[in-house]
Amino acid sequence: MTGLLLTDALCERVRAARRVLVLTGSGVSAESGVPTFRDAQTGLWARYRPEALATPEAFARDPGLVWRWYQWRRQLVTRAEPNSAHRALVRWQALRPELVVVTQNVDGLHRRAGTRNLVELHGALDRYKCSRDQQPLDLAALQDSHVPPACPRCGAAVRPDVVWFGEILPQAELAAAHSAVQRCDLMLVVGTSGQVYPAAELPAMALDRGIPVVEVNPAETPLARSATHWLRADAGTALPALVGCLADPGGPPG
Ligand code: BV8
Repeated sequence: MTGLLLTDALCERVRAARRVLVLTGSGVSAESGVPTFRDAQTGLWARYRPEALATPEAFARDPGLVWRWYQWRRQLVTRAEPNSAHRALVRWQALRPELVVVTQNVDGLHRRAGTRNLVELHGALDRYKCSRDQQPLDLAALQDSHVPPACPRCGAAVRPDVVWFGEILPQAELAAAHSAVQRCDLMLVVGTSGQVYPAAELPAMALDRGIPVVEVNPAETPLARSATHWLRADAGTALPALVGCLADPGGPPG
């Protein structure tokens, strides 16, 4: 466990916590083989910046290009499996039923791992909606071969049900995330560069309440200097070790 220092104090904090809040970013899915949001894109997509494609402007300008990008990402995710980090959070939740996972990810891997109390702040690659009335659509039910398909109700382009840059977050999910910050007695921030708002404001809100914040990230982020603990490790290593504190009343796992 290179760079992973689970102190007695941290293990004790984990054992004592009853209302844990876990904020995850694309780093939690890295060990499932899903490239993080800022990993260099590969192949056909190498010349595009994700932030430039994940916008209403890009979709309006070239709906077919944006649609194909999302279909490429969706097939990447379909081939991926939840990893030990996703599974550790499911185990943690079985031992602490009030644990809430707020994810910025749209890959659906927390859902596929069986996570309950899950808040998907930025939507999901496997959900679709009408680009005009924003109402949900079942892609499998669409008989339209256009790229992107047309909404069967109004003919507008179908789009992925994700939050693009410049779009407001779903209010119910944002309210659930804020409520979780106000209730939590321990916060983990796992696998996020903390560059995207308003999600990036959540750890500071917990610190402002005097709640311990544990960052899990192999690389330094702006949060590392203000976090209570920084576990410089991969999520797939650190999260099972943290859950090990719950099983082993004697102290940190060997
Ligand atoms: C909005 C869905 C109101 C689409 C995404 C202040 C307040 C409010 C808004 C703003 C603000 N300042 C700027 C804004 C605008 C903007 C924003 O934040 N821009 C940034 C770039 C500065 N925010 C918005 O537009 C939001 N909307 O606020 O509405 C509004 C409206 C109009 C005008 C103003 C305000 C909407 C944001 C949502 C965008 N949609 N996703 C899609 O995916 O296609 S965001 C997308 O990027 C992801 O969902 C994710 O949230 C984010 C990527 O971040 P990370 O997950 O952190 O990924 P990243 O690659 O950066 O980092 C990975 C990390 O993992 C790294 O640190 C790495 O070290 C680590 N790692 C790697 N391997 C591992 C690991 N960690 C652990 N284990 C490993 N093995």
